[in-house]
Amino acid sequence: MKEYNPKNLEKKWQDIWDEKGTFYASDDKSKPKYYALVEFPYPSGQGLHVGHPRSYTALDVVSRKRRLQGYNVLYPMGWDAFGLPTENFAIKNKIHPRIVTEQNIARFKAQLKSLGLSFDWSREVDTTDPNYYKWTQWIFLKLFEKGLAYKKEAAINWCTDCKVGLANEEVVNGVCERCGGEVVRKIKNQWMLKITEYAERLIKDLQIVDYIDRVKIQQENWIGRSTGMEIDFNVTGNQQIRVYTTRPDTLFGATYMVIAPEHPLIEELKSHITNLNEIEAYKEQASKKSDFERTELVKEKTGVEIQGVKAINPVTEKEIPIFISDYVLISYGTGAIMAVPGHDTRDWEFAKKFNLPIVEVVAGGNVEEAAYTDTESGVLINSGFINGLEVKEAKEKISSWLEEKGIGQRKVNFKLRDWVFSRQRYWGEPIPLVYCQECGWVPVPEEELPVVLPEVESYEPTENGESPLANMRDWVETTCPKCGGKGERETDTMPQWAGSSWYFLRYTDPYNDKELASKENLDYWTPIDWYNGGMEHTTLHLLYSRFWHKFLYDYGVVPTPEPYQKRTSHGMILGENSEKMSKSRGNVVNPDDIVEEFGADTLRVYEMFIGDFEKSVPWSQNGIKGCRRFLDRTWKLQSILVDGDALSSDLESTIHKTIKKVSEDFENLKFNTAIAALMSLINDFNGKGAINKAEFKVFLMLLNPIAPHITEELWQMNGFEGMVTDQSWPQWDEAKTKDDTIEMAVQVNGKVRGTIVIAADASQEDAKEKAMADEKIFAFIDGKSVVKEIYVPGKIFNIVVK
Ligand code: ANZ
Ligand code: ZN
Repeated sequence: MKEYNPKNLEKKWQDIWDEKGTFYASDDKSKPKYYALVEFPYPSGQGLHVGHPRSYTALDVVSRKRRLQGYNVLYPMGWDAFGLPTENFAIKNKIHPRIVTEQNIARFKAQLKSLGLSFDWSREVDTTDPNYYKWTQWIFLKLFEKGLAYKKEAAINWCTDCKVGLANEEVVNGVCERCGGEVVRKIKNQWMLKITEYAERLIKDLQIVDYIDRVKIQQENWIGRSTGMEIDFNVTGNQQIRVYTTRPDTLFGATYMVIAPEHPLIEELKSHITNLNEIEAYKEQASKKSDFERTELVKEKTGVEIQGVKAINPVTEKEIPIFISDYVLISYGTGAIMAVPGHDTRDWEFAKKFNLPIVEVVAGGNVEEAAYTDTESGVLINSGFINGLEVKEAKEKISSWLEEKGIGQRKVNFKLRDWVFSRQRYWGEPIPLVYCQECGWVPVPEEELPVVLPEVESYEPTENGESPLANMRDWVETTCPKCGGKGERETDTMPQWAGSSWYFLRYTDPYNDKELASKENLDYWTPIDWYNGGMEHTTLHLLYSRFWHKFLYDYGVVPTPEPYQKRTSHGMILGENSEKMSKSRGNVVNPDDIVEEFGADTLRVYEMFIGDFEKSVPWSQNGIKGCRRFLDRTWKLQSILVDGDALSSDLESTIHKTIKKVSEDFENLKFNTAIAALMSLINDFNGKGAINKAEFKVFLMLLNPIAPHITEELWQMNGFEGMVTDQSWPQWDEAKTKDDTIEMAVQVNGKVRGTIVIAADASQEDAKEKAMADEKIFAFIDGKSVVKEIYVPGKIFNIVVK
């Protein structure tokens, strides 16, 4: 018997698949389709990480299985290649980002190919290719045309190291997600996309897709829909403050108000305010903090009372003080709140610090000790005409009352903010707009797309925070497409999230130069049947792409309101020390080394066997060795191979059970238990000392999606016809998966007293005989008389004694 030598045979099969185009999706639309998708990688300079193949192998298994089940499968791959790390590398090493990107892509591609992933490489997309970003720009123009892209002076998150504006989603724990640098607030003119216009639908349509719960929940929380009321409070100087509250029922307990430091009312009340200096100083201090710092719960509350002005609580008609404090954000609700310290934790902390009255209006807690925040239970007290009502009823009654009086109205609010879409960087898609003094912002005509990123000398962002494109005067200066007068191009570029917001559509028709993809191809291939990707993208890419897709649906470009029918997510692979793999910790495992030493099939088996697919797991070199041994044992099955073209009777049931288990486990992300079942099957063959050809074939087909190279090689070496990829996925016979004997619980007077092992269809007499023969059970019957027997075949046997 030849040695198992993955190195040669893996390359051999990869070349055969390439030559034959085995994994090309066909444009023959008569077959049922299956579109499996994994998040395309950012081709970083570090090359592939062992985390990447976890997701890619999982859906590779699904794709390979689907092909064997007769589907026309699209499993594509591409490159999300615009972005900061490449640009930073280019600046540091003085190489054009285009060249850096090409090198990185070449390396990634070679690495992915060495893993035998069944991608359709004929449909590769690259977000930095002008033929691709032409359509990214086109989508932007459509958004602009529909009023969903607008430029606005906005306080943005500004990374002081990257010198770039960040979306809220890119600020993690108060620092820049990419570089860990300090994030401050800065006022800049930014292009924004109105994702908020889709907030309601982005929540509602989560009902029509099959996403795992934690993804759904995270999206819901991020979009943050809440229902409440806006209420007007009268203020000194004939002014009003409008607040947003989700608890109008607590209005009688509103003992003071708080407005955000940026609230315009301060300007309007200037002539009444007697401590303006103090207030200005506080505003100055607050302006330096990010929203994250301001809303941190643990933080000690700060604020200043506005002297010289008061508000009136509309139901108690009492005068109450007004504060400015940074725990109220200008960007949410109305930027002002009615503070109810008895029932809101932040208000309670503030009230304690500033010695403000705390009134209990919902019974059930002890508001001297802590705010009572339970909204599910409790009856209103100290609350005039809503006394005695449950919270829910009280909300209804006071809401109607306030609406009748014209001092309040019901309101739905969302946490979701519009998407900051400008980047003051070079390596991104140019925003295809021209500014004209006469006409304002004018779109570049569609037939002139793409607006190609020009060659520049230096990619450093400028000191004043403008994009390096701003320095290219001959590119910037152009004519207005509308009036022919002088115009200037927009020099901001798009964020990295732009290209990834629609890439899955392009795979269906990657060379189309008339449309982003043809209607026929989109009709056939979309929606994506199964999309797997990282949890870290739940509130970024996943949300953005759903937004763009909905927009394209409204525009009539795509046939479905949702892009992804099913979304799952894998856990991270950590270092052997259970910490995140990173260069600085020195615990990074390079997949190339594993392939070199053990083979791609071993790496694939290992990545799928390593543990619960949805959980994070530490890497283990011993685990790798164990997986290699499994493949060695697979190889050695040849030494006990005998003739026979039907399953042998003693293993028939085991094999049907294994087919069922593996088939179902692959659908439920339980790759680890599928592999365990195959390992156990090998033991059965070895125990018997023989495996016949029919059995070997089934075994190889079941293992093929996980270890495609070794299985093709064994198929060929043993003279089986065709290739594994030409076969049909094995079927199981449900009847043959049923155990002939079962374990049945036996009760005496309703209590389980033991179990018996009997044939599934045993008669009542057989069951009774077995039960009486069991010492433990008999002990409860001995000396008594049996008055009744209840026997449910295959389920339970209950004996009643007196
Ligand atoms: C009175 C009240 C009483 C409140 C109570 C809560 C509990 P969600 O559910 O997140 O929408 N709020 C409103 N605008 C705010 C802003 N700009 N900055 C900080 N906090 C703000 O939260 C709505 C609640 O958050 C509102 O309801 C308001 O406090 C506060 F027992 O009003 B509530
Ligand atoms: Zn003009």
